[in-house]
Amino acid sequence: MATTQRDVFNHILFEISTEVAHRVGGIYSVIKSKARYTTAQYGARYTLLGPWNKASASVEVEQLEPKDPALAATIKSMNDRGISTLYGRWLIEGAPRVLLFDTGSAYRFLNEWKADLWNVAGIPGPDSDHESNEAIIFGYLIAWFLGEYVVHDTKRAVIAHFHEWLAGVALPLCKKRRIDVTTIFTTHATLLGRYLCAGSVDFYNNLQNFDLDKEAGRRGIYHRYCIERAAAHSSDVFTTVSHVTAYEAEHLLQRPPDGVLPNGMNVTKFAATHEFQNLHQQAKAKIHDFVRGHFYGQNDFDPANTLYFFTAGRYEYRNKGVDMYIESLARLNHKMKETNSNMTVVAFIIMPAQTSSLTVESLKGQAVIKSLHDTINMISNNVATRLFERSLVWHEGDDLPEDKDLISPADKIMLRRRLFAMKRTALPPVVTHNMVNDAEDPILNQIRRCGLFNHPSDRVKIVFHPEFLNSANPVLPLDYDDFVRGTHMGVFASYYEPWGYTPAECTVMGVPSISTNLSGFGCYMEEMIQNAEDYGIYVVDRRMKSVDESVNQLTDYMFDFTRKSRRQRINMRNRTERLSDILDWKVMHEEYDTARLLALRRAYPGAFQGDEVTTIGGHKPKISRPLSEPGSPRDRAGMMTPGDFASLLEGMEGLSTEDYIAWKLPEEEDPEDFPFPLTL
Ligand code: G6P
Ligand code: 1S3
Repeated sequence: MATTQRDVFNHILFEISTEVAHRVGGIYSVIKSKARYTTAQYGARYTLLGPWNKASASVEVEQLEPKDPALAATIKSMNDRGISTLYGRWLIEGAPRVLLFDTGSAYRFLNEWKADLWNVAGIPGPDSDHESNEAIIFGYLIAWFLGEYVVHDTKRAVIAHFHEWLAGVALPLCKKRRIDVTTIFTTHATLLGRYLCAGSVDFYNNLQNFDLDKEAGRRGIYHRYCIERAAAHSSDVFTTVSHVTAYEAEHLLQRPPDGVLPNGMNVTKFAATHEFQNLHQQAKAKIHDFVRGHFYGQNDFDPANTLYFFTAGRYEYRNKGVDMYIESLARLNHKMKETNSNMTVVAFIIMPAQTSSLTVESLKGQAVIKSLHDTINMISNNVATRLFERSLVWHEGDDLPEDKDLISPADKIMLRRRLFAMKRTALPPVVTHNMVNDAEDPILNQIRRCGLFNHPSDRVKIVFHPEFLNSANPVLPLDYDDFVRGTHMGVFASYYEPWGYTPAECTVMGVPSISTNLSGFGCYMEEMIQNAEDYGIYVVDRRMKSVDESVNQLTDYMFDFTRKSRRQRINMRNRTERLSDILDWKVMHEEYDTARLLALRRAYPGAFQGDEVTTIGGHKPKISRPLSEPGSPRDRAGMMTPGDFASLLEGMEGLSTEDYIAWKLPEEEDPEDFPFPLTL
């Protein structure tokens, strides 16, 4: 709770994360894609704070002199005490200001700060955990910064919005030191949730029953868990990215979140739908090229009747549902064979694992097909030249040149050599790289267990590409976005997925996807869209069904998709792409506004009495409903916005577990009943 009255209208916003100007995972995507909106709203009053990662900052950040006197004074004071910082513009859309702290310049304080953390918050800091040491140093630097900043700027309210436990150490410190800021903590997962799900526990049915300290201790993450839990409890407003994770956080962190801030995206809309359809066709042609090389010698399936499915993400075998994906592909293979399907599915798995190099076989496949292609080009040039020359000397009454005379014996030998080079005795490989741990790799073992070995009779072929994609790759030379565009469907059968950007990315590119109702994205889309399947949003039930039933449901979704005509697939892509609006930050950003407003109201309740404050953050707070129409709104009075189900608005003073478990649509409420007026 803040102690003085500050100007909430012109408040300052700091957003704190370890992924500022440094790509690690999903949080980087969140803050980077959101920056355009937050900067438009706040301008110079918005600064992102993060650790200074020199390699990435050198290409992502342009150094600037701070203009805000309070900021300049605070930075100077910290620099004078030996803390190195980089202040500048992050060179992304919106070009937000960033202040990065060199944690290395503060290690001399580590032991002192660890002792302090133990004394003020009872959080231990074992020496062996470098990541936690970094989190502690970073947390103390942020608390130091905020503490000084509010001394230099005594007029304006300050919101400090923290993402994830790694940035959370400052939260208990702000609380303990009574720093005059209001705080928001957004967790993008819970540590314990991720660890427990990756094991073999029945996580969702036992959420209430875990002995939290013991489970964290058994996994060697007790100190990290303490940081996360302290952050959740010390923040003025606690949020997470989905209702699934809100439910999880309520039990594992023992504080029900105040609301949910779903992740948005920067959506690029094309003027006409054929533009993105054409992109699909172009990108698909590149995937065809790869497939021709990978399956050389056994290219007995027709590209026109081939569908590309994929799953992608960090290598979390069970959490990302790769186990279920492969099992369902095996059942799909069986069904397609049984029904004599004329379709072939090539199912990709794009997940980085430890590898030593691309396999010789993968490289050879591409080389063999390239040579064949080059030779055929050469032969066709020769044929064209000969045909032209013979045509020049043609006279009336002569026969037309015979085909057989056009290909010379030398051309035939060359072609024969290329065709012989395509002979292979082994089956096309399931993996493109040499794996460091081939025999124990869970994905490979599941493929072996299910017997998906790319046999010519198989209607489902597998390609495991254990490296993120990039256009410089000699085997599959495509950037991830282009690859996604070229596929027909993304399959993300996650068991643990707080939000899940991968299916959201598919949606905005007009690619149908399958997710689950254990993923934030899946639940969100199910809530927002009626008949989601018609829009290419398939959601597998992994909550109320047995594993076997869920696998069958996933198989059926994929099988039904293989039976669609090209026309139906094109229509479905058009409908999928229309949903992008509901994932756009333009809409999602509303929830961030609401969270900030709630944080200000909690810290400065006095500022919200009477009419003196009319706007927050430089514009009228857009807390109105309805905002905009999603692709297919549920049939209800009024239209939906992200906040329409169990959000900050309705749960200001504490959400009940039921909000998350049932996530029913709330009854339409009388605006008068909102915890605060829609227009201040
Ligand atoms: C896009 C292109 C069409 C093409 C189609 C193939 O819609 O604009 O020209 O026929 O993709 O769709 P498919 O689902 O078979 O890849
Ligand atoms: C987390 O990243 P992850 O893949 O470890 O945060 C992402 C951004 O909020 C979220 O999309 C994802 O589900 C979480 O799991």
